[in-house]
Amino acid sequence: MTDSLWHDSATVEEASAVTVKLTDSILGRLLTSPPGLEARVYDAMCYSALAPGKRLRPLLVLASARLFGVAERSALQVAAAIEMVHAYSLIHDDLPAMDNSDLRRGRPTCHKAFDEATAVLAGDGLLTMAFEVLSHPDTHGDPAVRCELVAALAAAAGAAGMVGGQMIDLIAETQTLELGAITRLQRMKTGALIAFACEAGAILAKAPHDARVGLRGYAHDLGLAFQIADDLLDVEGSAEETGKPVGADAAAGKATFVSILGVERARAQAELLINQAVAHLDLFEQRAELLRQVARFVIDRRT
Ligand code: GRG
Repeated sequence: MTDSLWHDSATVEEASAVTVKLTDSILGRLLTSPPGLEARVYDAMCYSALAPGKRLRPLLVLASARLFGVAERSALQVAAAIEMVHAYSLIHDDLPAMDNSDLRRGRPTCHKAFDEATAVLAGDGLLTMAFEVLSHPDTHGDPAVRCELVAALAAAAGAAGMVGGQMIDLIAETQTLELGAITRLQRMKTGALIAFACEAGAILAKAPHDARVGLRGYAHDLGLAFQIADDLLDVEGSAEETGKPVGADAAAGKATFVSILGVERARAQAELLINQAVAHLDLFEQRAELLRQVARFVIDRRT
């Protein structure tokens, strides 16, 4: 990767600010509206994908790509693709048929700002465009690498990953799940996409097996710690901080890590997972410092 992204000793705050700027710039370019009547769906896609968010998944893609010196342009294509899938999942999750939420990223949700049918289409448009972006030659010169990225993102986002996790989450509204089942649901719902973000750099670089195993281990623990932090924010955070309604899980009577373990044990579990995540990065030595910082950021965050 070129030096233009961030310097070697950049803090997570600096790298995150650069990530937001570059990801939003490529998303804005990829989502440019055509002149026809279909411009409305592009407007809705832009509205949600460019709304202020942490861009955590793009940051993980860029940081993992940098470990291997992957070209900036390739990494940014993947960063844009994963943020499109993430934005689609938030749009559909907020629909009346799912969480029925009015607020996301501090703004009215997509179906409130547009309408339900447009929100469904905006999600569909973002999901499908993500794969168009991954399969574009700008993403990588080698078609086998592009194909591996497409297969990995499809597996992470689909019924064996995020969609399957969301299905179990809906079932959890009417059925009490125990800790093991909740762990599996969260690994699928949020962990799978986070794992793809962490592995993307290794795929782009055709990295050796041990590097992939290290990143996979890091992602596995990071994803779960991220979800516990999200559950803690749902209990302890405010709508001003998170940009979305809080207390939703408790109101729906849904079992979460926090409802089962309690606040203190849940926080201790998240700390343990972050320490484990960081230990998986040892083989990368100093080069993984940013990923280590991201791990801390994930559980210290207030948004
Ligand atoms: C509808 C197929 C489908 C899936 C939805 C990810 C998801 C599955 C729903 C989102 C609901 C939710 C609040 C999950 C908790 C973890 C999570 C994904 C939080 C939002 O991600 P952040 O914190 O958001 O990275 P920003 O806005 O910063 O990008």
